Amino acid sequence: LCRFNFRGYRWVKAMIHAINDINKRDDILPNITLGYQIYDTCFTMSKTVENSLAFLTGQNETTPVFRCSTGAPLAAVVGAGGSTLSIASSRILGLYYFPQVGYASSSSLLSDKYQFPTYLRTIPSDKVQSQGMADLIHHFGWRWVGTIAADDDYGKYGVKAFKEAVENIYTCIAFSETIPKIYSREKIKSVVDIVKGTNATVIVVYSSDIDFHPLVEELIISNITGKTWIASEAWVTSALIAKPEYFPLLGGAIGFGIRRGEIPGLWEFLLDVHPANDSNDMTIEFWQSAFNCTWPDANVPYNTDNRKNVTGHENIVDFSSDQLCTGKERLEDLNNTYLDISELRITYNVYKAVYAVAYGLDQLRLCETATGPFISGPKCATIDEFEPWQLMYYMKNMMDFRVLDEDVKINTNGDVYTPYDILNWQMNETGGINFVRVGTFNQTDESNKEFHIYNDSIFWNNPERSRPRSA
Ligand code: TCR
Repeated sequence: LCRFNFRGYRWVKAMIHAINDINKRDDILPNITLGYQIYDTCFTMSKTVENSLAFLTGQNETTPVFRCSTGAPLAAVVGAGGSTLSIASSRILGLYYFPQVGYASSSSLLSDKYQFPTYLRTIPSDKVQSQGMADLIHHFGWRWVGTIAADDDYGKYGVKAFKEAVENIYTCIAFSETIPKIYSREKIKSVVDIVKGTNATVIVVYSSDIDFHPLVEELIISNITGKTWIASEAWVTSALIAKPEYFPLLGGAIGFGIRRGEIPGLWEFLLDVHPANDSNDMTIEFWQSAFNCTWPDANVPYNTDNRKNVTGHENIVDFSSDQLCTGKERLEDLNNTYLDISELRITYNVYKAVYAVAYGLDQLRLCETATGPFISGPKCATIDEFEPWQLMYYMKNMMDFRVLDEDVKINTNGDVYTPYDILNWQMNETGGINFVRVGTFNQTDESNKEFHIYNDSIFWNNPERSRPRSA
């Protein structure tokens, strides 16, 4: 079931916050106001493709207009979330040479500029993370590891890169399983049986939290313990997975987290949300889901699960409640990931992605006719009249900019190198889970990498409390 995604909504707010911050500055894009349109991919392929087309065409037309309804040019797409969805939209956007900046899609496939000429990102390719995982395995001398991948471009290519990275060290793959995209208890149980039967104590899981969750539930039912789980970045700090009741299974997990950032003013901006001030679908849906009530003026069935099931039938589940919202519900009482700003990793990438677009536009604005790059006419594009490929020219060539205290460099493959924290799941005094930083992995280009681990601070989830062997 697909309920309102509070973490995703935090990303949306971070995007708007970045736009507001940029609009307030007078050193980038002075006198120019950036706007935005937000589309919900609902974590599905069909919605993603549909929305990409709707965005480009301005809803009803069949040919792209590259203009907002105000006549201002559309600049770029920020997103989608998952790799499979970014790939789908990128194939369409790429046709028109339309810039796209991702913040979470990390599949190595997206580095291929023949296939995805206009895709850039603020998250490193999983090639980097997979290398880090291989270094970790090597460091602890584990001989046999199992792998589990989500059945998408993230899981499959992540595991593929991992296998390539361990190929030349003394490590073998004990098993390689995938988690189905469409829920199938049978398939999940067969993965559980394999985990039960294996001698490997170390298991790498490349998956989003949403896809991994049903398998976790099933592993808990089977009382599996004594494994060391190697977490990919998508689930390592996920509130859906990092729950105390899963600690017997997943405690001691070691995973890779994207560098964290602080975003000034974000907290206040997150609290500044109310359907009475901001009566768009998404705010209303947020409010209804957060407080389990129905907003009085809502004239669309909110809180629905729009995902199509296997047979293609619309799978609508109405979550709206009989209780009306009063508007006096208190955000402070909310206990969900929306207001959790303790681990701003992807959220920080979202902020950076918006900045990438702004800096690209700023470069375009600063073009001087005498030295401009374009052949015909005045050699420059103008900020209120440019073609997608003209902005793309700047986004491909000059992506080196500062965001808050960080220097962001996007290379010609559209990729960045940012350091990872190696995180270990430990239980705190109150029974919650802490993500303790036990190491770092920093790859700065294709050939330079640094791996550090602080062995003593790792919690191992086995009776001996010591580094397991995986013979
Ligand atoms: N790359 C995943 C999606 C993803 C994600 C996340 C989703 C990543 N990290 C955190 C939710 C939360 C990393 C992909 O599909 O490429």
